[in-house]
Amino acid sequence: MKLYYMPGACSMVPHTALEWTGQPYEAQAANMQLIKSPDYLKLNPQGAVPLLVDGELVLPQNVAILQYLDARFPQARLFGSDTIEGRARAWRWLAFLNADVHKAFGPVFHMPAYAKGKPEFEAAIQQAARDSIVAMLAQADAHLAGQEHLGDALSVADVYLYVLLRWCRSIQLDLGSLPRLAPFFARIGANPGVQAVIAQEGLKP
Ligand SMILES: N[C@@H](CCC(=O)N[C@@H](CS)C(=O)NCC(=O)O)C(=O)O
Repeated sequence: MKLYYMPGACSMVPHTALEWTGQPYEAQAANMQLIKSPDYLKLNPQGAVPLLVDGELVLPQNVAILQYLDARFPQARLFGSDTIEGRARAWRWLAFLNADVHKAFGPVFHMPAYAKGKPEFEAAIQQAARDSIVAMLAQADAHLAGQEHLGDALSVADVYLYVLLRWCRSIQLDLGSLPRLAPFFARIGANPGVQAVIAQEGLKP
């Protein structure tokens, strides 16, 4: 089983999931040049990580990979529960983080072409994106008032939030109004599987 990843990208989530399975796997570091190359685009026309290759199976998209790993290695409890309801609660957060919060970072990392070179638009778009990220993370912060994890127990949804919080740190987004996120970040960052991935991807803790 081989996972293509870029250091610190959302591929950290399936990378950590692979660590949690305890099964042998190969982690293939990639960069922008590789993921836009013709050979890679044949595997994933979206030109993005993560990408999992397992024998004949060629699987992009975080949620597809995570559900595949969960089905193959149920003992790893990637969704933190054995019950349908408990797993659904973790899925709800995973979907929110992957589909909604992750997307909000788009204009922060890559200014849309239509706004480039128009400083007043660029500033407004950046600010709106940053405000939107904080507003959405407030939902996670409020939820964490009553529990240590997003789901019933530690799950891949927590790792997704951890990765997004790393991005917040890299763009110096002020999360001071969301007091549960800093301890959450420290908790998840201390997990041995997360630590192993940080080391493998050559990241700072
Ligand atoms: N919906 C995709 C999103 C994947 C994605 O956005 N990957 C980013 C890294 S976090 C990427 O590879 N971006 C390449 C690019 O910007 O062209 C998934 O969940 O797998």
